[in-house]
Amino acid sequence: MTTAAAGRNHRIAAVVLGVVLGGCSGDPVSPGGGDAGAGEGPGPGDRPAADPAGDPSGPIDTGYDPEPLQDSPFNVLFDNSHGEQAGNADWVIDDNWPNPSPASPAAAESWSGAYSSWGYDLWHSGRYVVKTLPPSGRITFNDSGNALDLSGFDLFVLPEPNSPFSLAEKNAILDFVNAGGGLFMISDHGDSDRDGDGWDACRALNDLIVTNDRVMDPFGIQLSCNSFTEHPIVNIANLPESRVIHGPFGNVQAMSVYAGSALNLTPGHAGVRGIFWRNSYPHTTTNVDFAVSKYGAGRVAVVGDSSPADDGTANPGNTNIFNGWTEAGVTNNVLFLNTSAWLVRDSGR
Ligand SMILES: [Ca+2]
Ligand SMILES: [Ca+2]
Ligand SMILES: [Ca+2]
Ligand SMILES: [Ca+2]
Repeated sequence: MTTAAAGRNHRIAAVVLGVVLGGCSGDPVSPGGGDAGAGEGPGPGDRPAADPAGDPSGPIDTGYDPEPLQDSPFNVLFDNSHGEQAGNADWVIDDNWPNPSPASPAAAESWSGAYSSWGYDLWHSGRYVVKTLPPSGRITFNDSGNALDLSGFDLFVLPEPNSPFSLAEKNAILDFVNAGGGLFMISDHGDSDRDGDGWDACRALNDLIVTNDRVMDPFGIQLSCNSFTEHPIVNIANLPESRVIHGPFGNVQAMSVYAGSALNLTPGHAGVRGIFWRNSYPHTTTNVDFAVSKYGAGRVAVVGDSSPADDGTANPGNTNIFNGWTEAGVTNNVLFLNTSAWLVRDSGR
């Protein structure tokens, strides 16, 4: 079985499981495998109210986001030093690094990667400089010998890292966030080791969170490493002040997950906020799809699936990809862009 076929089977199996659990919309995967395809899910008019728990009063945070915003430019580093292109993954913004090429793309497809739309949309806003940490790159903080040291960046994105982080790397990442950096951690479903080294993103990210020299569970978010598919997911937090939900790139209404992991939130952690939960689940610490948190002076976002940011066009050899970025009926692109902006406190200027 090819790796791509294995990935497809994961996806279909997850859909079946979701139906059994009753937490899935139940619409079938189309024969073409276009499980992120336009027109497959219910239209916007079919959505239930944003808060199916029927609790319009809360939880409302009025003091969470209003910290001083910052004007651009913002420097963003996408990691490709931990197998982000392993197997049928292609979670890069371009095939050139550290700087994407061409330097002034005409469209998202001018860059080559399944995350090129994310990189392009940030760049196109005029407020972001986007780079890639090459496969040979080093993750450091305050190492003047590293041209791509995290001290030169406002946001570090980990797009489904498929190999473990060294202790030095884990400490560097946490020190970067503690000092004010933004960290976007993207996992995939459990048992998604794409290169056979025994590590998938779930395990690698949980290892970063749990086993380091700084603090155990610094963000109050861990991956459950299960697998489910659900779309559209409309069970969103009631946070009218949140610039993740209402940010400079628009309003978030719904997201999708295609074979992704849920998140578990740590009860009592002061910094953590759920943004999306699986449909029909209460706004508690489990069955979370998307969450944000704070650690020291920095900010963190965690999502259990790499698929919603997939733009459906990738480097040659990657055919098992689907457009989640601008998928009909959800707002994955706005969610990921607003979150990028929230992580760097983007004023929109
Ligand atoms: Ca290129
Ligand atoms: Ca791996
Ligand atoms: Ca996935
Ligand atoms: Ca692309």
